[in-house]
Amino acid sequence: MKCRVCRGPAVIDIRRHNANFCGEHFVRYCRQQVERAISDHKMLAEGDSVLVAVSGGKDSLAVWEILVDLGYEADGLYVGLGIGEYSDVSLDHVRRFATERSLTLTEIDLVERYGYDIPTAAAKTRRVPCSTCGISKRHVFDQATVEGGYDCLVTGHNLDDEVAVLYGNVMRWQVEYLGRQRPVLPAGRGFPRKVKPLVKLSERETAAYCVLQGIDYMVEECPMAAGNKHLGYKDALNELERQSPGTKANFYAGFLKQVVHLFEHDDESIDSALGHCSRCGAPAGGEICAFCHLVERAGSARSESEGGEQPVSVAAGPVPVTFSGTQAQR
Ligand code: Q46
Ligand code: ZN
Ligand code: ZN
Repeated sequence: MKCRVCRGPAVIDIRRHNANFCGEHFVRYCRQQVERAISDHKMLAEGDSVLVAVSGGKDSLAVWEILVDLGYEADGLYVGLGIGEYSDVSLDHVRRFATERSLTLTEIDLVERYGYDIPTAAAKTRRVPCSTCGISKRHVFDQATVEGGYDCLVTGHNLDDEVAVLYGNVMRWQVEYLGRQRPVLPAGRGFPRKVKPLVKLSERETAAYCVLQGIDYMVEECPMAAGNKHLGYKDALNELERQSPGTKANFYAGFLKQVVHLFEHDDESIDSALGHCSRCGAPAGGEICAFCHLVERAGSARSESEGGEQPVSVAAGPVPVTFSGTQAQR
């Protein structure tokens, strides 16, 4: 197996491109895929300051490293979810990564700031953990990006993530979600711009990138992911990809090129139907948004279970929520 570029010994094969690469040229390939995603989808402008949501996993650390390497002013944001040892170890990985590279990292801990952790919130609200986690992360990411004055929020969603979500939304014809499944969501209604520069790289590729670059990422998966339907979708899609390399990338690229615009009005009609949260200004079907509702229920749940500690409300948190306009959950 020889490198497509230099004909030296290859370390990885990329079947969908019918190409093999040595370490040096694979790293270059990954960076080029990120640059192409940024330019094809007009994700970032030169000199943009970005906040990268980092979990300690391969994707978020890889995208942070690549953006810094490409010259963007990129700081990191870690949200402490309170998922036992998993959260402790993942924070260690993020801190080490940032310290070794002299990068700026902001840490926001849900227990310290809002008085709840994800396991407690899931139990109290009887939601699946990933649902409470998603509501929490979206809110904290948006808030930190806007209040930090960053031009946009970067997440480490890769090709496999995007295709699994797309597959799930198509299988259930969730048209309201299809309209907003773009690699760039523009700023508006109090939201920051959100971009996904890894959409042209698979998770196998981001893992290999980290190994080659010496990025010490958190290998263990979140223990609360068990039963997450997207894991099942990924298995099914991996089998299709194995039989026919390129299936996933074609499915996603075809959706963006030919289909997504058909659903955008569904996205807008949902947003315009929403009122505003009376506490934080986010769009909400009722008086308060899903996040404030979660804080109210889960924050008090934690203090009850721990013997009467005062719950931390959104308004009383160390960083007040100051979204100016309306916000859809996205
Ligand atoms: S961290 Fe949170 Fe994930 Fe864990 S609880 Fe689910 S959503 S699986 S990316
Ligand atoms: Zn080579
Ligand atoms: Zn709210």
